[in-house]
Amino acid sequence: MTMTALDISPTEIQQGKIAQAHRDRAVDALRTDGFVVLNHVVDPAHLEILREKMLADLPSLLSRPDAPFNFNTGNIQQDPPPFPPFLFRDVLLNDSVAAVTRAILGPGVKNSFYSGNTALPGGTHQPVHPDVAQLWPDLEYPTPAFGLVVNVPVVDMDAANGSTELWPGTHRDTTYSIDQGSFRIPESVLDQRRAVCPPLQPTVPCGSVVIRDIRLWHAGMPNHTDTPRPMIAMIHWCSWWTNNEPINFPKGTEEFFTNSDLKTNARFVEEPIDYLRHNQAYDLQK
Ligand SMILES: O=C(O)CCC(=O)C(=O)O
Repeated sequence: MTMTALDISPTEIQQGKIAQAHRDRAVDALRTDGFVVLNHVVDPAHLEILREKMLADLPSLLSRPDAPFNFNTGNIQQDPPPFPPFLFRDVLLNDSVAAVTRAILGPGVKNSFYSGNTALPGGTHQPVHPDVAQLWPDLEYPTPAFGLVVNVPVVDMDAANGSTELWPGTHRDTTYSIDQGSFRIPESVLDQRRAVCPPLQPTVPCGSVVIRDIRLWHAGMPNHTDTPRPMIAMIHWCSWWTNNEPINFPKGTEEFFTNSDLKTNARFVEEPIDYLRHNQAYDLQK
């Protein structure tokens, strides 16, 4: 299969309106493959600011005795700083991304997550997993999407520095449902799926965004370079999905989140936000 990566034009960005043909292709790719890449939608200058800060934050995050590794010590959960001057509309309220996620999830689509994954040099292959499996067991047909993960790498990302492994079409597989608890896909199942459609690691230039169906099987991958690969992660949900903690932002930033079709499930707090202690380790393999 060929991955769908759409070149969004400067005019579309300036007008804050993605062309309908682009939106339709993105929707089609998300429904068929379970993911799409939108190129040139985030200002590289914003990503440079985020990259510098996230790389500077990393030693402090890693020094936690309970550092929030994901599955193994090669992948760490790293929130970007959730306060000015690090809040950017083209990251948190990106018009092109919001047009695509709204087309799939409907009016009232909302972001309920602002975190990230950093692939550390020399890491290992995570177990392949969906972030959320099908909502019901034994479905005859998969439901439409209910959640979309929006990944914004803050560096160029490819197989060398651990671009996420994606398994096209697996968001439509109905074998696993949330009631089963554990979401690791067994090797025997992966072998069968590989014969139908093998996984890929997309090459994603800095400034691009990867949107994927939250049910898609995927894995964090080894970073073969000597530089960490930070990648911001948000999750857009349909309006009726209420199962999430709000994201903490400082009081005084309320205005930033207005005037967008994308809602943000935000809580505006007075106290300093300890964003580097926010996450816990997940399923650590010793
Ligand atoms: O860092 C990545 O590329 C993906 C990480 C991931 O999928 C996870 O930790 O669940």
